Amino acid sequence: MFKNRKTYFTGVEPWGLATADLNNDNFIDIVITNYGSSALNVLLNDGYGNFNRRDTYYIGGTPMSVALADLNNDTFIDIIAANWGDKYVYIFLNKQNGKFQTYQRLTTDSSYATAVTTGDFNRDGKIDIAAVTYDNTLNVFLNQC
Ligand SMILES: [Ca+2]
Ligand SMILES: [Ca+2]
Ligand SMILES: [Ca+2]
Repeated sequence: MFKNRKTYFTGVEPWGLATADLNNDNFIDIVITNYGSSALNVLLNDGYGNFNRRDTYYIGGTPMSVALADLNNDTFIDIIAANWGDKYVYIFLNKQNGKFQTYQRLTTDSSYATAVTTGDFNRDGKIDIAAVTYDNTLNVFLNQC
């Protein structure tokens, strides 16, 4: 079913990954969290299933989990990352070209945010965020934007 393996280098100690079309060219791209190098990698698809271009965004700490969703309804997918190294969930907004800028960090009730996901939990058309922590809690953030 699968043929050839292609190998790409990541940052140090990659932990999480997620896929979505980040630059609206209809080709699915990949985002990786790197536990060891405190950074995210964005790998844009060249249109042939190759991921040779890698952008790095420093996040600090030890990012583990990543989710992808359009948080500000501009049709461009944004990045949400949970950071084991501190208590925050980080939001990177898409600059509408597959490049990202730090926008906001959400404070959890724990010192260790471990995993994150998204969904419109109150059906108001704005994507919300849910995160779990190492202290046995689930944190839900309803989108106000
Ligand atoms: Ca793409
Ligand atoms: Ca967006
Ligand atoms: Ca919502």
